[in-house]
Amino acid sequence: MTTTVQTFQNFIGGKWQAAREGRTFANYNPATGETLGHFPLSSTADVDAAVASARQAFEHWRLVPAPKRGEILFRVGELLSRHKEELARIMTREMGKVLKETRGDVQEGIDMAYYMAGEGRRLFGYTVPVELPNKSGMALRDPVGVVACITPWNFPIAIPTWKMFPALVAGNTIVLKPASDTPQSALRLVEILQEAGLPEGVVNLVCGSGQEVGEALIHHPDVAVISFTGSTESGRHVAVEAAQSLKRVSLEMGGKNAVIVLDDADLELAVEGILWSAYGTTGQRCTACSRLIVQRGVHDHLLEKLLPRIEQLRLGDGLDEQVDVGPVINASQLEKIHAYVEIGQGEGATLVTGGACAEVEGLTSGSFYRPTLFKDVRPEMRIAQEEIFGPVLSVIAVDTFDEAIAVNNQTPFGLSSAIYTQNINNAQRAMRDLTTGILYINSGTTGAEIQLPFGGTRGTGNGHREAGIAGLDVFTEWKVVYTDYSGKLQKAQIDS
Ligand code: UN1
Repeated sequence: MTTTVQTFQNFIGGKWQAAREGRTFANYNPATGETLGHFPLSSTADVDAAVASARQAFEHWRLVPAPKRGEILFRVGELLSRHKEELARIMTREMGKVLKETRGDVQEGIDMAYYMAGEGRRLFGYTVPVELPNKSGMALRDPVGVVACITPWNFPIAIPTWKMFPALVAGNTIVLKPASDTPQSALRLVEILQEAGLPEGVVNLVCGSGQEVGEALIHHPDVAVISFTGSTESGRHVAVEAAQSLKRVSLEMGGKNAVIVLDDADLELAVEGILWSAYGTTGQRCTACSRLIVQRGVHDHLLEKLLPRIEQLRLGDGLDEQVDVGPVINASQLEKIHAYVEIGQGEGATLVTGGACAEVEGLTSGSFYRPTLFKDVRPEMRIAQEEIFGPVLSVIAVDTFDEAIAVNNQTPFGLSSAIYTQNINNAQRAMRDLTTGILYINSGTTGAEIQLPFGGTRGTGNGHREAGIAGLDVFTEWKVVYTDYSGKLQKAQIDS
């Protein structure tokens, strides 16, 4: 029996269409090696067409009342809920993470749809008293224009929705460039947006490489905002290039997130949080826990509890509900993970478990990596400073809480941190002194909710936040309106 592999298309101006130069690329299931489809390998010409379509649609979409835009997003939420299982399965097949996590990924999209649907009836600006009599002042949110969303493979539905839904409710139009490892999830999401009643041209999708499609978006004069999630290296490049044209750029990049376990912690609870945050999604989250900072009083005891649990994690195809940890996204990522393990050994860290590929019967050889734990890690080692983006956890022993705070804060990143303590004073101090954008008290480093700002300090981003009300700032321009109804010339700041 031969099964035909489907060919997918870009979505531009309300029409599905092949890349203008006719080129395609194949995408594969990282667990099984199965070919999942052929996707357009687009060029600048496709980007030009998509941006032109978004630019044209902007003139109409910005005038649609925001509550109506919100209603469409509400329908998107309903459709995503109806298709949750289907989307989760598409995502597990192309990305590898286990079904319970891909369902969670879709759920974040559903949550964001409903949340931003509500924003259609808020989009709060504000009024304040002004200095002069018979005069008013208010600040309003205007849409910015065409937004380019450049999204990664690790959250193939959630991250595009975090960018697109706030942008859409605010009246912007979109060109989405999904990661080449997970185009099908994005295609299905765009189909659902159309089904919900989004007008032609408001959302466009262009598949292809970062070098071609990403680059064309960054340089296009009609792209007003670039919202990028991905590696620090690529994000820095986006910022530098886009600076030429003074585009607004929102960057969401890496993390080197730590769980701190103090002597007074509930260790059972800590073990659960560490396992979930370090090895869930095969460690391929920007919020993943990759450092464990442990006070010496509980160091050995914690590792005794943690080690067997790590070794019991079941690797396999994410479609199997019994599996805990899916494959690594692709061969180059796996090579990078293993290279870091070798670096860690070279630096003198002790490899406690893992550190090698795992073979899973019947599945692609060389696509699984054993959950890995290093101890005797010093804070300045590369494995404790650089983002690995894989199932590798480095344990750093500290004497005091002060030392734990210093170690936590001394990396190039600042996304998420977590502390396990049963002492209210320590928790309170952690709130003040840990310098990440997100902090969890008595829970792991992952699991941010969409109604609160998401993002980090230092090299994690460039000062913007996604999600929550703060997420709207990236996609809106403040416009201030003064109305003088005195009927005469009144001069602010001038003594009469
Ligand atoms: C990411 O890894 O890029 O907080 C996003 C979390 C998820 C989102 C992670 N809600 O772990």
